[in-house]
Formats: sequence, structure tokens, C-alpha cells
Amino acid sequence: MSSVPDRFPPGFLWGAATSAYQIEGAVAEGGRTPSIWDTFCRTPGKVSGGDSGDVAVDHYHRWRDDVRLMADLGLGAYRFSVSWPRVQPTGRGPAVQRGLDFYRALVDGLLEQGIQPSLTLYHWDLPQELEAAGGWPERETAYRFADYARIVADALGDRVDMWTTLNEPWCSAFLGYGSGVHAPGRTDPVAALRAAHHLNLGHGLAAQVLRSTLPGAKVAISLNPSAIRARSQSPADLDARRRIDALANRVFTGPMFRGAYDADLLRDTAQLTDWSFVRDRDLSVIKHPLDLLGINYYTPSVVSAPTDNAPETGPDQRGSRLDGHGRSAESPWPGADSVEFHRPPGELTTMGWAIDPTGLYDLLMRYTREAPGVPLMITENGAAYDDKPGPDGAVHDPDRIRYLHGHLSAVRRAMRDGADVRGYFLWSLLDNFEWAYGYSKRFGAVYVDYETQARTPKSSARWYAEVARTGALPEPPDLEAGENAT
Ligand code: IFM
Repeated sequence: MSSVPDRFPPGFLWGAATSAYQIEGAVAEGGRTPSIWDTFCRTPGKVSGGDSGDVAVDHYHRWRDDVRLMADLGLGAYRFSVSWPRVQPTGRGPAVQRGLDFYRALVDGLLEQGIQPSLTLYHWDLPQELEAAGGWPERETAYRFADYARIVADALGDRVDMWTTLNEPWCSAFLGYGSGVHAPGRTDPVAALRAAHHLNLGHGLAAQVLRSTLPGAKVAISLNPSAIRARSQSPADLDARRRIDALANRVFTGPMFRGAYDADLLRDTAQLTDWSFVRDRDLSVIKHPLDLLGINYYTPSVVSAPTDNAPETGPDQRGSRLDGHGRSAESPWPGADSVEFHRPPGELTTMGWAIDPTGLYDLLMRYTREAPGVPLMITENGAAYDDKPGPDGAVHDPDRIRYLHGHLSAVRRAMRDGADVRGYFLWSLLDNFEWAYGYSKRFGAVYVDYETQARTPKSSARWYAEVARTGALPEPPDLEAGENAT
């Protein structure tokens, strides 16, 4: 059955996203030194298959081909991150020009093709030396981040208008220092809370630097807010939702939008810390006006108070206590570690994440209310599937098309209901290194043969190119009718 295509407004930005450690490789070239992810990958048992970003998809050497690929797909924008240890190896002191030259050339290549660069300063690759000095739990790291922001702004500010300070600080703080399933792999609940605050502070300081150095730039942060559902409307389950909301969402949006950590968050964590690491002026620095709020969304969470039965979790419910091998890990929820996570209804992607576009709709409407006047951008959305080339060499991924169709429809619905959404970045342009899962999960619209590094656009890439070209949402293929998207 066909219906009238749903159209996005002209000027809506269509892009794809990646991050430095997940695609660049060349970890020891051009003066780059190790980040916490290089170290983590070398720690036995931390990353599935013993994989690492050493080579990744070799984007450092193949970026010209990748830019051509983006141009072929008609993308209007490309979101990438700068590797901090590539441009300021120890996290202190002068910049390495070869590192900056790589990004200058990449950005120039994008601009030549009419693709708007969207630059993220931090997508989890802290220079190892800064972790050795204490990492994000230490205040000093926030100041080092602001210095690094100045280096990148000075080098690329004449070419890049869209700047994001941090990507998903929840993961850096709570998976990096709480559950330990991400680098640097620490399992200290107080360190996780301290890290959350110092990431907030780093964001605020870097936003100030960007604002003063680049008056015309758009300054953003990309959060991965959780769309949290209580398993029932019982007071205990609603309280479980409140607790997780405080730690997943409001620990960032409280200081950013309201200039305060909410009282319930401080109360829930009072046995762990008195939050005396928050200093007088910090909150006004963090409450820096944003030009855009980036939302990364994949799946919702369903929570309850502790039950007698073990929760019915999938291989990995986001935020639960499983690592990249499906083994149990420490809790990433300081002060709320008894909350149980349940498998949400709906089909699962190969991450074990339930597909539910209403979570994206709910988040867009929530931040429309909570951050009035701040335009929204979907800075990540996508799905992992076990994609393989068929006998003809083509890679058909109708499940991903249906996932994208469902989520883009939710974006349109939110826009019709008043959300000011300016664009959408598909995660990810290319199959890549999926952190603790190594190369076992493929999120790309473009298939990468990891032996040869050959790139093959999947059928979802062609479908998405058509969406970007027309601004309309064609119906996804009907699997039951045996239709294949091409
Ligand atoms: O691959 C990651 C990305 O680095 C951050 N957001 C979620 C993606 C999928 O897990």
C-alpha cells in the first residue's frame, strides 16, 4: 500500500556521523599518542575479540574516498570528531600541526563537495596522560579540555560553523568510571559522579572558548538522554524511573538548562558524596546558552523497583549491567543500583536494543518543553544488524531501512507537534569499531570489508540518499512481500 510521502522542510540537514577512534586507525602516526581507548583495548578481556581501533576502517588514509562516498550519497553534512591525542598528544601544551593538518584537509575536502562539517571535540578518546593524572574525576581535566578546544577552534574555526563540545558525556562518566565497560574501565561510583560534573564543567568552559573565539559558530552538546518508562505505575516503579532519570538525564540537563543539580539527585547520592567538588561559579559556567541541542537516540529503557525475579534483560539493555561480552559488570547507576532494567517490548537489533521510535518522539517533545528556544538536532540514530554481502556482492539491509523509516517518521511527528528539529545524522556512515563490542556490530549505512577495507553502500545508504535528495520518506520495503530495497 502506498501513501503520500511525508516531507521534511527545505533546509533540513541530512547527514551521517562517525567518531575518530571508531574509524581513523593510524593510532601511532602523525605524532598521535595513546588515548584511554588504546590502553583499554590492550587490557585483556575488555574488548570483544581483543579488537582495537589500531586500524579501524583506515579512514586516516582513505578519507578522500570516504568524502567522495558521502558526495555520491548526496549528504548535506558530516559529523566527525577530532582525536584529542592526535592534535595535542599529552593533553597539555602545544598542538601538533600534522594532526591539525589532517582535519584541515578533511574539512576542506568536505567543503569542496558542498558537505557541511559538524565537528565534535570529544568522543571519548581522552589522552592517556590525562587519565594518568586522574582523568575526568579531576577538575583539572575540564581546564585541559578548554585549552584543547581553543587549539582546535583556532585551527579550524575559519572552516567549521557547527561545533559540539562533548558526545554522550553519560557514557564517559558512568560507563567509563562506574560500570567500567568503557575506557578507562574504572568502577568507582564516586569517580563517576565527579566525572559527570567535570564533563559538565569542561563543556561549559569549552563553550565559552568557542563563543569568544568564533562569534559566528553554532555551539552544541550531544547528549544520549534516556527515554525511560516505568514498568508499572506503582509508586515504587515510578520512583525507580525518577532515580534513573536523575542519573541518565538531569545530571546533565539540570546544570545546563536550570543552573542546578536537582535536589533528588543530590539526595539519592548523599551516601556516596556531598558534591563538594562543585564550586561556586561552576554552575553558571555550565549554564552556557546552547545554539543547538544534539540528541542521540537508539532505544528506550524500562525500569522497576527491585523484584523477586531476575529481570528479563536482552543481551544488552542500554545502561544495564552487562559488558560487551554479555557478562555482568558493576552498576553504572551510583545510588540507584538496585533499580532493575527490563527488556522493552518490540523487536531487537543485534545490539539487543528494542526498536521503539516513540522514545525519540518523547525525548524531542520533552526537550522542546525543557529547553524552549533551543533548536534540536538528531546527532545520532541508527541500528546494528548482521549485514553480509549477498552472492551478487550487494548488501541488502531492509531491517535498517525500516528502523530509519520508523525513527524519521517519529521526528516528523514531533516537528508537526512543535519540536524545532533542524537535522538528522545517521549513525553511522561506515561500519566501524563498536567500543567494547569490537567489530562484531555493524552500524554502517556503508558496509566495510575489514580484510580489504572495501566500502559497499548498503541498500539503506541508497534509501537514505533518496530521503536526503527529496526530503520525503518513501515506504520501507515490505519484507513479507519479499521486496528488496535497492
Ligand atoms: O557507536 C556508538 C557511538 O560512538 C556513540 N553513540 C552510540 C553508538 C552506538 O552504540
